[in-house]
Amino acid sequence: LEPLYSFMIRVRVPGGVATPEQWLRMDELADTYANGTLKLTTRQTFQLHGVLKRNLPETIQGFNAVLMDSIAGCGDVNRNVMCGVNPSESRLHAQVYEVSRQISAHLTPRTTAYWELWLNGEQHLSTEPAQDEEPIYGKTYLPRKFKIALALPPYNDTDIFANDIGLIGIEENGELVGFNVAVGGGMGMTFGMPDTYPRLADLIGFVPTDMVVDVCEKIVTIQRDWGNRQNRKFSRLKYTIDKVGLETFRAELHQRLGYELAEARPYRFETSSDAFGWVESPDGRYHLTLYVEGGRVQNTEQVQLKTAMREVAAFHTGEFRLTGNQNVVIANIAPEHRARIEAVLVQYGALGPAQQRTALRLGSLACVALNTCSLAFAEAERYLPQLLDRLDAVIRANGLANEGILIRMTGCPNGCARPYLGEIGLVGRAVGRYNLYLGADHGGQRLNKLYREMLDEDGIVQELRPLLEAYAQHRQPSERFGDFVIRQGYVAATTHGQNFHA
Ligand code: SRM
Ligand code: SF4
Repeated sequence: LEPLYSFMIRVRVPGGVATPEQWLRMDELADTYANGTLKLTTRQTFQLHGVLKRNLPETIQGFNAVLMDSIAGCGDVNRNVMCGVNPSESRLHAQVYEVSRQISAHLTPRTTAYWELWLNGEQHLSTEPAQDEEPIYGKTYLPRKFKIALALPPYNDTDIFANDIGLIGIEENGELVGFNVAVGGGMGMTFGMPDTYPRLADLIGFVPTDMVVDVCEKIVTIQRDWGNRQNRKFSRLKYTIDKVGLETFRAELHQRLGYELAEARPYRFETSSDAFGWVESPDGRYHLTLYVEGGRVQNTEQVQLKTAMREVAAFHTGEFRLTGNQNVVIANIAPEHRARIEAVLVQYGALGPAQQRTALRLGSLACVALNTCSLAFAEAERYLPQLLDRLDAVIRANGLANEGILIRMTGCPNGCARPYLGEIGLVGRAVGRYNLYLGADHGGQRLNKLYREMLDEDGIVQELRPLLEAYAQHRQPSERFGDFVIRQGYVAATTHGQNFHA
């Protein structure tokens, strides 16, 4: 007798955009074959947890029927390409999203095996034709996972600097003209191995929109050829770049491209959080960004979010944008649907006065961790809300309820909720014990630094309370918490991944 194996399936959603039909199908599959919940991830994909081995084919065929697949959800290839949700500018979002789709299509493995294994060889049309040869990855694929994200300032809601390639959309006179290119970001590290470290991507230049796919391809090929294939701990692009030096890397890129990148253009990121609530875009359509605790779409006693979203998806004519912060934007709402959508969400407790949350909670991120992640040392998704109840009390007592402070928790140092970009980062060391990191920039442009180790819940609250009180009393106008703790000398600024542990 075989044990009753169960699986997590990650469904690729390029740019995080899903149609109502796709949402409805994922909702149905979650109930039929998974644990009855839908997980929205920090890379804008759907995850289903608890799918029994015998139900894998039906589940995969189920989302295939609405043109979704799980190719490159995992593996040593380019993963889900992220795209900022930008609720306020529909037209520009459409342009950036189109680029993210092109990059995704170009770098998705061509493997025929996926289709043969799960779908009797029948491929759906939204992917590039499968073939026996991998034109970019070759026979050995990449040394390690590879990640690309796009964002449109002032929102860095995809945390582009945490990616192997980060692309910053540059707009001139209302048009997307191209992208600044950053390379070598990544979050993962291993406790006790200081030569592993989180690192932010370095800016290397600007590329016009029509050449960006080519630039991504050439960067991928350098990593394919130069990346470390001996030790997976050091095989991400960030280590390849630090080994050879940024200038050598850039020169190789220029040579493979046959042209040089232009100088990076000015841009300004203000936040890596989502912009919650209703927004009307210039085309008269509405967009609603909804907070999803831990990215878990489910029904609880207080909030029946899963039912509410299903009812909305049944008549909504726009799309759903999964955000890089595990939230969802009900996007491109027809004016005549706005009141109806609001009524459904209020009816199920997903919107309204009872949902008033502190900005700390709205900006929080937690990875899955226990009980489904086998790499977790500690809780994250299931525990952060409880910790936030205690921190919220401190926040409210100090008049900070509307101050956006990024708090991020993971169950291990791999960094799935990008904790080293949290103004408050909590990384699990053991059950109930966390390392506390402070001092990241609110716009995702500076890593944090270790402040205290192995704290339990009381320890976390005791450490943060005086800092939050001091912040309330002594901050300068518009000063962010991450900047404040550095100015006050609680931690030194991390200027590069290589001095993260210093
Ligand atoms: Fe992650 C591995 C969950 C985003 C860095 N990640 C895992 C696995 C698959 C555990 C495993 O290998 O057995 C986790 C599955 C848990 C579960 O039960 O579902 C897992 N990662 C997640 C998700 C679901 C977290 C979430 O709560 O949203 C995110 C899914 C992303 C997606 O949709 O594709 C997720 N993981 C990230 C991110 C954030 C990002 O990409 O912006 C990172 C940091 C960025 C980076 O890659 O550097 C991240 N995950 C890792 C790593 C460390 C990689 C490294 O370079 O060291 C691992 C472990 C590994 O690869 O060896 C890992
Ligand atoms: Fe699992 Fe660690 Fe990723 Fe959390 S950070 S999901 S515990 S691998």
